Amino acid sequence: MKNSVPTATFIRYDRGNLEDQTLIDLYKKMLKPRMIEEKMLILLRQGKISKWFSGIGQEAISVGVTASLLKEEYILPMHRNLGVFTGRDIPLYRLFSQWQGKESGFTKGRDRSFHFGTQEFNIVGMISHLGPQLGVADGIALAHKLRNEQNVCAVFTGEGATSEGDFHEALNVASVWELPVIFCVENNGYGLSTPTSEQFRCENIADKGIGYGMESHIIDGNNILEVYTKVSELAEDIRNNPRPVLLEFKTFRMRGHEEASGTKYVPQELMDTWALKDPLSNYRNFLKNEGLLSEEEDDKLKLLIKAEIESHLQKAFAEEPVEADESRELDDVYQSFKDEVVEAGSEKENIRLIDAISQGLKQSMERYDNLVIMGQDVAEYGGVFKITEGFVEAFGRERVRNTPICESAIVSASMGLSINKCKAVMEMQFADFVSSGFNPIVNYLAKVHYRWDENADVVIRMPCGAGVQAGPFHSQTNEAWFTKTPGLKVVYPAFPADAKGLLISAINDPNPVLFFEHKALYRSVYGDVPTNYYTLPIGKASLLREGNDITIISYGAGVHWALETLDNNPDINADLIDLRSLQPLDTEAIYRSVRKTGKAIILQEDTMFGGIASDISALIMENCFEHLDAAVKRVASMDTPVPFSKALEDQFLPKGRFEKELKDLLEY
Ligand SMILES: Cc1ncc(C[n+]2csc(CCOP(=O)(O)OP(=O)(O)O)c2C)c(N)n1
Repeated sequence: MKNSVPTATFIRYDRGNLEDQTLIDLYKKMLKPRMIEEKMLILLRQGKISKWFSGIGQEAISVGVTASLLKEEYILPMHRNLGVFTGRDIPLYRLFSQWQGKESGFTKGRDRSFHFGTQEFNIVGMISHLGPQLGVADGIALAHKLRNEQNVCAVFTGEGATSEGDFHEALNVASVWELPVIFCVENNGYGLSTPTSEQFRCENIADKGIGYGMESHIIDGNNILEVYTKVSELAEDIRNNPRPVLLEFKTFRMRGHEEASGTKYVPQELMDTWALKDPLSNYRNFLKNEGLLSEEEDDKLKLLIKAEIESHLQKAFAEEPVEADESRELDDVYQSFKDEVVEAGSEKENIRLIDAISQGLKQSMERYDNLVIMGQDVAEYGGVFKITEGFVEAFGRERVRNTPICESAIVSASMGLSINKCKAVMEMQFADFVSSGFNPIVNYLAKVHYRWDENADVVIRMPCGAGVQAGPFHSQTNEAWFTKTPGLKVVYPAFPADAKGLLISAINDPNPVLFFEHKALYRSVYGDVPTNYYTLPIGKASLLREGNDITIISYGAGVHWALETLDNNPDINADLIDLRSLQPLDTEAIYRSVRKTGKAIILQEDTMFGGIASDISALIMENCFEHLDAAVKRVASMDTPVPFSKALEDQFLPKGRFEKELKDLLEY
């Protein structure tokens, strides 16, 4: 051995019972991401890659955690966890292509850096918003637990993101549901420029475990043997005794938040102290002192890794940039899906909208044993509208789950269930509360298929609407928040038979569906509903009345207001279109009718500005202009919050204005 002089180590290593080969392997696993990063820093300076979040100095955590888990167990890394990706042996050219936005990456050039997942390697990457990742881990772990699989799931976060509500929500849910999740917090001292003292006031993040009733540990994140030994032991234990564990890895961020932002705000003493504790050089010295690694062997390893990096880089560089193809982009927003058509049977019963929804849900639960319902008070209590009454008796508490009050974590957990081969229906207690789960819906569920081809097989049920004197926070119809977000489907039935068939189809559909159910219609609207399990196509409107003079377009409660108006005015000859789905929108049904009648009026319960009526109006102008005899008319609620008192609410809603607007347009 060239170097027989003991070399200083500033970390105390305890190899316990670990075999020599394991010790060497852990070194190789840390060396590789370090060398890749060093190369990336050069490429960054040469302008060959766009942005880099360095994990230099934190490798022991990614590497140690990944080495402790089974290949089939999911890991959810963040932006400094290159060691997770290399630890799962992803061919390097695929990572390089990903970072260059090329086809052999994981997102067809659509998302950058570590923002991707891959089922092939059981890795679920982050979205920029950091926190939702934690709730997704809950869902993945829940799926394992429901199938009685002895698997854990590990999820990473920085200490900065522990200030997000998502952290609290996800840990709380995991604890209440005893989910096998290892929450790995990398406390590296800074979140961008913000030191921990400005992020939280407890001494250790691990102390927060007490508040969640959760076991927690502090681990030296720079000591690969401590990380590996501790996490391996815990993972094995959790597989047999499912529960969440919070781990705080103490470490330090040795470079800027990302390369361009520098480290000026970090005191030099801190940098110097932590530089001495570098996880790689200390471990190398330890191995050398133990006689397990010679200088020659080390050099050889480095040469091998260097050659691997270079050859894979050549391959990635040689790859052509992705070509822009409009139809491919549009096609990938949704998972293409042809619903199996199940015809409605002839046996029918006259039931309320609410009963029809309950039936559709129940028959779907019978059909899919991997379907899970989650929501506040949905179990024994049956939900505030009693739609899931009796479900616990029929399907058990595992599949009909009461949730804590944490919409964001439950939306994220729904996403995790979908990633791990389940289907999820989440009940928002009131559609208004979706704002507390907005982020994962519009940023995770909506974008996941486009980004990395993953399904979000999730239906979110949205009891919505006014006319019930429930004030600003229990009356909104907020479909427009979602119709403008590519990747979501939005369904809004007005009749019991439509609601049942469409809900069944929404559950069949692997894409995320927001399913709006008008509260005022729940118990007031009856209809003949086929008793069997049947589907109805999402994206198809229904023509309720036919006439040649004008086209009325509406959905939800508006359909019933329009029907009432037509019943009161039998001389009006109108096509009445019930859209039923808002996204996708049945534009053909609209154009066909407007080209026939030459006049169109759109009635929506939503407030006027920015509602879907505006888009429908624009579409008609653009596609039917030459057939129009008058400007398209929108009739909508006032642009105010929804008021409580009856007189105010009546004034707010468009119902009272519709008849006059309709007649004015007819007379134009
Ligand atoms: C919701 C949200 N707010 C702010 C940001 C901007 N941002 C990205 S990373 C980051 C710091 C994260 O710090 P920490 O969680 O400690 O992880 P670290 O970068 O230190 O590894 C910030 C503020 C973001 N991506 N998402």
